[in-house]
Amino acid sequence: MSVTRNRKRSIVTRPIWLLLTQRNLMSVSFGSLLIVSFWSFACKQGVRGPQRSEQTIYLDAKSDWQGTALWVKKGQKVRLECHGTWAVAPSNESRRWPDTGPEGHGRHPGEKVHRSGDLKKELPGTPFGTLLGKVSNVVFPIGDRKEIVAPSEGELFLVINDYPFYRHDNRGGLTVTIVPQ
Ligand SMILES: [Ca+2]
Repeated sequence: MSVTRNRKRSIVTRPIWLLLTQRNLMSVSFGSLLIVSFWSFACKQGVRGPQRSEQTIYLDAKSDWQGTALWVKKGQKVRLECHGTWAVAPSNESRRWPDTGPEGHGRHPGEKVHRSGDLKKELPGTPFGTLLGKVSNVVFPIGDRKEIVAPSEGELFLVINDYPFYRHDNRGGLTVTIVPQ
């Protein structure tokens, strides 16, 4: 009696189990197909992980090079909009280093005092506090420019121009909206 009942149950449940298994296999196959298709599309479009759309980041003045997750091609134009202020020194040195925007401290007393240290800056020949960009290790000044042209292909990085070993005493930061063209 029990064997017969089990056999009946097996006759009923086995097709359902097989159907479910087949549906699972179909789902996995369909999922794999979607992943392969997306990867193929991404490779053709040149998307390599980082995004290509507009975004806004907060760039702390104490930060090292900060990635923007924006992948640019050489010659591509990118619009920037910056808000906020920063400085390459703490507030108790604000007479030498007043708050500034992405244009940097070019006309401030601190720039003259530290003129001899120019070669130690992240980008020598460019004022302290200037907003800098980097793509594939090509470093370039951005300052208060509203639009830049990518000098190379890669992810766009941003940082304040300062002694790389002395960013820890900086203050403030900029909110930067980045719009690829
Ligand atoms: Ca500093």
